[in-house]
Amino acid sequence: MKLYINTTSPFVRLVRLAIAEKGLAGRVETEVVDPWADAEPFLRANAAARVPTLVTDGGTPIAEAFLILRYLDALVPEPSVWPADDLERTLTVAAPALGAIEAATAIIIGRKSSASFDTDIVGAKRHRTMREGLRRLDATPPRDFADRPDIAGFAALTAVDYIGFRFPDRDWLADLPTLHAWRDRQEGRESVTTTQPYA
Ligand SMILES: N[C@@H](CCC(=O)N[C@@H](CS)C(=O)NCC(=O)O)C(=O)O
Repeated sequence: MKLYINTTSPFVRLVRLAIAEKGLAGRVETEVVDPWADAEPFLRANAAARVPTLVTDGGTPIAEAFLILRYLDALVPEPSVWPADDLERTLTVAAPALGAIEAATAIIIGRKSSASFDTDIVGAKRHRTMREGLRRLDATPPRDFADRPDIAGFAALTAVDYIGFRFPDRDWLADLPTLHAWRDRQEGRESVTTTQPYA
């Protein structure tokens, strides 16, 4: 399989965490692309020209992080990204983390169009979503990866690290001790260290 990635995308990280935790790393070749360069064959594989984009061993392109995660779960069911025996809790914990990820990327992309994006009505709401999402993760954290690596943990880790990486002007975890401790406990795990975002 081939996975088109960049080194910063939180959506790519969600997929790469699942690949690592499912033991699929050896079966996935990654190719770094600039999603704004419209290069072939990446553009052919994804009409939206966004990362992540997977091309299966059979040559089928699959775009969108959640669809790729669904495919990976079918390929290697355990550990499941969406554990059936604890689905409600997993999804409700994942939701604010995914909202925070969406908000953070909306701000980064919004800045390409408007220098005042952060402070306009949309940007201000996205900033609140990041703050509030992390606060809710602090109140209700996911399971540790060592216990069960699922979408809640993938999303929380990705949100914390991506927001810290893109918005380094403040210490986002300073007043969130439970989430801070949770993040510290995930450090050193191979899936976590090998998927860290960098510019
Ligand atoms: N809904 C998509 C979002 C993917 C996405 O926004 N990727 C960004 C990088 S974080 C991208 O490729 N941006 C290029 C663009 O917006 O054209 C998914 O879940 O995969």
